[in-house]
Amino acid sequence: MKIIHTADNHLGAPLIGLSPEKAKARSAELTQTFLRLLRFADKEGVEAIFLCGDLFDTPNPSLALLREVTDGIAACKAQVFFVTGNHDDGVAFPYTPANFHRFDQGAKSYRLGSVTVTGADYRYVQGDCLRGGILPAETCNFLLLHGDVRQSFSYGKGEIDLSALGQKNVDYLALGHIHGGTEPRRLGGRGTYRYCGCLEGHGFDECGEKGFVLIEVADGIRQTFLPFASRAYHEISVDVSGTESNPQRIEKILAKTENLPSKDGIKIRLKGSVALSSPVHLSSIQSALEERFFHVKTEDETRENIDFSRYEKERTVKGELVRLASRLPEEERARVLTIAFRALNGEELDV
Ligand SMILES: [Mn+2]
Repeated sequence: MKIIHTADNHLGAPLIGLSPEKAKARSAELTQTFLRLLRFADKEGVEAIFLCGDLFDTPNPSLALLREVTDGIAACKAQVFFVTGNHDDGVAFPYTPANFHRFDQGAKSYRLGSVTVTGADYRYVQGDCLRGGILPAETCNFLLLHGDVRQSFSYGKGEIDLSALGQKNVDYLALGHIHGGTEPRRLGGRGTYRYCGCLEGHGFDECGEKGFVLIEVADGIRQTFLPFASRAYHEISVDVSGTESNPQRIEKILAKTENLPSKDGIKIRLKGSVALSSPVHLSSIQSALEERFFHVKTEDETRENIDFSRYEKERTVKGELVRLASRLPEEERARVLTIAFRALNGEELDV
């Protein structure tokens, strides 16, 4: 039996740092990726899909979005199991497709052949979340939850007690909440637990490959992470020491990113030291990169390669600044003086 484990889709989330047109297009794309996952499930003969919380970004998504998602689930052949997360707890679907199953408090389990599926909405995530029960020893048991795992006794809201669940015959604890995802880790004597991560990155705090976990139940459980996002986000540091102009810096960045697809998002951190006579002009670098990539963010972390100590005895504003900054730790002093000297030269600042 094939099963899909996905979570943290955050459909309907506002997208930061994009133009209104691009944000709208990307938002529609995120929904399409989820619907594409449902079609993939049918094509691959997947029998169950686990939605482990934060399917929506809020408990009140637009009716149009709710309809699109619910209709997509209804059209899918797999049985779809849903628990809420901290973002969409309490969400109401416009209707309940025959193949759509919710757990609410987690008092009930569903049986699919030799597999038992159990879960609980976010508001009931606390401790072992099984309300004192234990899963049947003879079936392959999946538990769907959204929250933070704890290795020891834990009764905080949204906290999952792994030491208790290790005694409950859980074979696979399907988790949502950590968008970066994790490798499978051991749970008690017979199980594993895993965060699948989000299906698509929503910005530069969600860099790298995103996708879902494909589970195969035969003799035991096989699990594989499959990348599925329609575009990825990358964060790249580029040392621009030795460059003498912004076109040279742009060239250096483009060379370093030449293998990345233009549909992706890139965040560039400019590093190294540059001459005071050739300041970094971040907005021109930004707009040059925007012609190449879908989403661009640039940060200037360069330093002036000047010897501040030669200003120490000067009776000038720069001299005064160098004397004042001498109390700061060395790394901080270079940063502060770089910004101050650039400001005195009337340059664009990125602080
Ligand atoms: Mn989330």
